[in-house]
Amino acid sequence: MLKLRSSAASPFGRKVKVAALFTGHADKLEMLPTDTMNPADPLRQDNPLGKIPCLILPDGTTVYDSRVIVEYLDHEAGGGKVIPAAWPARLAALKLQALADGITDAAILQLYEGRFRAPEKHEPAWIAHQGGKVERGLGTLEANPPVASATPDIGVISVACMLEWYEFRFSGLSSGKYPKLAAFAAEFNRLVPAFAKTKPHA
Ligand SMILES: N[C@@H](CCC(=O)N[C@@H](CS)C(=O)NCC(=O)O)C(=O)O
Repeated sequence: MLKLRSSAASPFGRKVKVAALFTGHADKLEMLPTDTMNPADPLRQDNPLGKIPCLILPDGTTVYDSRVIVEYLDHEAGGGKVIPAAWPARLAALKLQALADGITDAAILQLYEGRFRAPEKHEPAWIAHQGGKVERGLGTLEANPPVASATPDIGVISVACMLEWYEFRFSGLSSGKYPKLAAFAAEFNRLVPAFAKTKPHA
């Protein structure tokens, strides 16, 4: 059995859970609810960065971050399941993953500004700097939205997880600013019904 330290809200943890559906690992993943804010949580012994997701292999080896975990799952499944084996599809999928993850990273930093600093200490220039990454990233995707698929690669999975997390935290899809991405998310849900079971929640 594999163990996954993550939380119900984590977009990166969700990426791993969705990738596991397509690499045959979904029933082999035991979830270990994790509190990144709790210094006593065993997470920090498994991942010195204190970040989720973190996978624990049967022999105790720990694997992080989400991209490396997905590489591991894909490799264990024989390769080419969610990370295309051949170029240029591989390059396109990894680049799309990097864009989606980068949007999530920037939006998380905006979130943490609110979580870790008192309102009078918020730094508008820093929030705007991260906001620029989010807006440019989403604008790039809206101009050229990915194609939803019943057998998605890691790029498509990453975008779907990023979009629903962005909706969960910032109501970013229902804002109406990104109609093509909203349509992509709806189509992804239609084609991958199990995706709904991994929806982020508090
Ligand atoms: N690049 C990492 C990002 C992971 C990440 O930022 N996780 C967040 C939760 S979604 C976290 O653990 N935050 C706690 C912290 O940064 O201390 C990955 O892909 O796994």
